[in-house]
Amino acid sequence: MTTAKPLRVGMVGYAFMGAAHSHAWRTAPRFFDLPLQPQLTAVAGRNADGVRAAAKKLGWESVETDWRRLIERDDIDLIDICTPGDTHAEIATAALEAGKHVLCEKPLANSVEEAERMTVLAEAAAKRGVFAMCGFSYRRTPALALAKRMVHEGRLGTIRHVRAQYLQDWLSDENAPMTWRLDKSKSGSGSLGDIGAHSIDAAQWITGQKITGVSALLETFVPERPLAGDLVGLGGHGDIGQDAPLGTVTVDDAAIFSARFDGGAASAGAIGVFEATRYALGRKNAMRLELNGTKASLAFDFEDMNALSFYDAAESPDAGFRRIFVTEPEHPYVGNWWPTGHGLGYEHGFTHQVVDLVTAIGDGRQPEPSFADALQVQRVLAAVESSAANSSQWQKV
Ligand code: SOE
Repeated sequence: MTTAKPLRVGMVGYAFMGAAHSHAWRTAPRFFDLPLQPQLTAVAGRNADGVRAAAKKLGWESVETDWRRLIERDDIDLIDICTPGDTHAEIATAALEAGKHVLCEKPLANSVEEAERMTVLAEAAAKRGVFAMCGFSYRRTPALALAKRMVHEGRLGTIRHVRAQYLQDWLSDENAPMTWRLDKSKSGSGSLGDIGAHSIDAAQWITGQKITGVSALLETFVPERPLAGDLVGLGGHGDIGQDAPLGTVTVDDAAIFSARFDGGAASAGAIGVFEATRYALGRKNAMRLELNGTKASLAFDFEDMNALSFYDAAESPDAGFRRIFVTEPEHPYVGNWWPTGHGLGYEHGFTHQVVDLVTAIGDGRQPEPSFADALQVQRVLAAVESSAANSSQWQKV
């Protein structure tokens, strides 16, 4: 039985991300040695019956119907924000001011202004030993963490191209109902911030380079959708009558943009092409990244998430891309799980996120990605929207 000091968590929200985070808080201490012992102390949600059912299903000790009670409780050390983006700033601000650590789902906020305020508060709190992290969980997919290691070791040489796509298809059916993800006042943006943000953060983190400018195009294919009472899943169909009233979609359905990177520690900056859409019929969660360097290339597709394709120009030209099966003990995170070849899943990225967050807090150092890292993503999102609103004109970040 661990003697580690408890880290008592209060989570706000209990839908898809709430379920993924709950799994991570429960599982992390069972597969990794942590300096603090996470406890699922309380979950908050507005609907009393719903949050009680969620607490029972997801393993939370108590419930609140107002997130502010989590802030007031002195038996909670960390607030985990798993709600739509329009609530992130208010909850994170209250938590940091109350001296509670914060894990905030991505994107950090619904505007650069909110993200800037949150970053200032987080940097001040860090000086008091109170830390905040933003949940760009794909950094903790072993294959992408390995890609970061390979770029850092110089295996690719100077990066010339970044090619990032995040392809889903849950809105391909024009009768799929409205959801908060399609309401700008709740989500901040559509596919751009919901899934494009992951590509932006992963590309910057893995290359070590920041995006300095973009030229963009946004599209909304289906401007109105049926309002449904009970949604099932992301874009699932609740009980929608044929004459269901229509709601207005106020966000992008798809985003494409070109980008210039700053080169980081390298000499020349890479150039990039990004795409995020929910209409790539047949693509379910294809978060893809390809980097072309002067010495080698690598390619990743989340739909084959335990593998990394690697082409090394130093090998015989006809060697082609080879498949690195990222399940060896020396690969990031993998050694704590199963023997080689058994593979991991989507949920493991969230567990690794908890491992790195709890370890950083235990060590008294800033976890990554910080709110400042997430603010840089927010700035790119805003530049994309600004460029798209101005005839795709080049927009500095
Ligand atoms: C929906 O597009 C979504 O759930 C995103 O919101 C998540 O961040 C991503 O991990 C999976 O797809």
